[in-house]
Amino acid sequence: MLDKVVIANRGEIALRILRACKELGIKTVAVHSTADHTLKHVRLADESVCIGPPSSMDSYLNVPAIISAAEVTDAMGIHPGYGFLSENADFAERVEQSGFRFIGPKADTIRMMGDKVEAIKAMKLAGVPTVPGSDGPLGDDDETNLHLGRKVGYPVIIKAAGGGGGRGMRVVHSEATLLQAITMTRTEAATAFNNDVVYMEKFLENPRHVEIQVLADEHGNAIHLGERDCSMQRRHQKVVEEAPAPGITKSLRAEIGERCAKACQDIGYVGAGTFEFLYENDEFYFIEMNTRVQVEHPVTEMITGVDIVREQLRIASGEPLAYKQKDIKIRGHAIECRINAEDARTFIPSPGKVTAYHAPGGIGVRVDSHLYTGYCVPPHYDSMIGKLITYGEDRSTAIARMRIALDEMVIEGIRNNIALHRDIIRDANFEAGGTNIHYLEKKLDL
Ligand code: MV4
Repeated sequence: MLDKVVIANRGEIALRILRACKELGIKTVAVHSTADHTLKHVRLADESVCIGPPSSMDSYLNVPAIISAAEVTDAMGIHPGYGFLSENADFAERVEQSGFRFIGPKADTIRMMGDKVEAIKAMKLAGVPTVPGSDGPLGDDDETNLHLGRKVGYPVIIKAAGGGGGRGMRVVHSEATLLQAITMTRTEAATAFNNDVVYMEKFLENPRHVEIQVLADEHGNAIHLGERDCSMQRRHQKVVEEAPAPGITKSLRAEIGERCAKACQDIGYVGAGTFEFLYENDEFYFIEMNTRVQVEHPVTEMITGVDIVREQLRIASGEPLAYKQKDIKIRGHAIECRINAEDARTFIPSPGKVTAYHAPGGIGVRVDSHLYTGYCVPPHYDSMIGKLITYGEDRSTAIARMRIALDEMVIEGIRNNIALHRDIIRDANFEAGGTNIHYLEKKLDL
C-alpha cells in the first residue's frame, strides 16, 4: 500500500482525499499556496508544504514545486483531485518519471481521452454507443463536408478534438453556415488548444447529461457503479446532481454499464473514470470520458456504499478491486447540491470571511466541505465551498431531506447559492424528475 501521499489540490476535495488516506493508514502531505495556509486539510495533514504564491499557475499548477514537495517529504504517490493537474497527461508522466505513483490512469490514457476524436474512436470500437457524425476528423474538402452535413442531418454540432466540457463547439442549423462554422471552430481550436482537429456530430436538442462511474484495476478487472444525472446545470457548471438517474431501468443501467466496464478492459484503463453520455429518447450517446475523480462522486458512493477515493488509492497501490460487478447493488437515491460563494442574481464569485457557519445534519445527510466559522474564502480559486448530499430509500425521501438540510444550513458573511438550491429542490419539474440540460437556464431566464 502507498505509505504517504501528496494531496495536490485544495478545498473540499483535498479534505475528502485526506480522510480516505487516514482511513487506509496512509500518511498525508498537504501542498498549498500562500493564500491557503488556513485550509482545514492543511491543519489535519501529517505534513504541509507551501508550493507558491496564490495564483494557481504558480502553485496548484506548478509541476516542479509539487514534485519537489513529494521528494522532500519522501512521499510515494500524488493524488491530483479534480481540476488543476488532474487531467494533465504531461504531469502524470512527469510524476511517474520522478519515481512516484500518479493516482489516476496512465498518462497515455489521459492523453487519449484529452483528444475527443481519439476517445470516441476507442469507445466506438469497444462497443459504446456514440453520436452519429463524422466518425473522425473533418478534412478540408468543402464538398465532402457539405455531403457529410446532409447525411448526418441538421442541426449538427462542430466540436474541437482538443475541447471538451463545453469549450470549442458550435451548433450549425443549416447548410448555409456549415463551412464558415467549420473554419471558425478550427481557427479558435488552433489558438485555444494548439490542435485544429474538429469533428461533426448530430446536435441533440434536448438531451439529459447522464454519466457512468467506472473503476478498473491494473489486473484487468473493471466494474461500473451505475449512473448519475447531472442535467441541472448553468453555463456548463453543474448545480445539482443525483443518482440513480430518474427513469433509467435496471436493465438499461446494466447494459450501458457493462459496455463501459468492457471498454475499460479493452483500452487497459486503470483507476476511477466517468463515461459522459447525452441521453435522449431512451438512448445513450457517448461524448467524452473524464479520467479523474469527479465533484459529484458522493451521490454514487451513497447509493452503492463504495468509497471511490479509497478505491482510487487501493488501485494505485496495485491492489485488485475489492468488488466484483455482482457485489454492486444500487440502493436508494442520493442528491447533491453544490454550494458556491457567489451572488444569487449575477453568479459573480463572492469571496470573503465566513462569519457564521452551521452545517445541517441528521439521517441521510452528508456535508463535504472545508468551511468553518472564521474561514476566509480566497478570491483566487473556484467558488465552490462545499457540497450538501442527502440520501433516502427513494427519491422523494432524498428530496425531503435535502429541503430540510438546506433550510438548516447557515453561511453568513459571504453571498451564496443556498437560496437557489431551496428553489430548485421545490421546483415541480425537478420533483417530477428527468429535466434536461436546458431546464435550469430557462427557469432562471423567467
Ligand atoms: C452536445 C450537445 C448536443 N449534441 N453534443 C457541452 C459540454 C460538452 N461536454 C458537450 N456538450 C454538449 N454536446 C451533441 N452532439 C449538447 C452539449 C451541451 C451540454 C452537454 C452536457 C451538459 C450541459 C450541456 C450544455 C449545453 C450543451
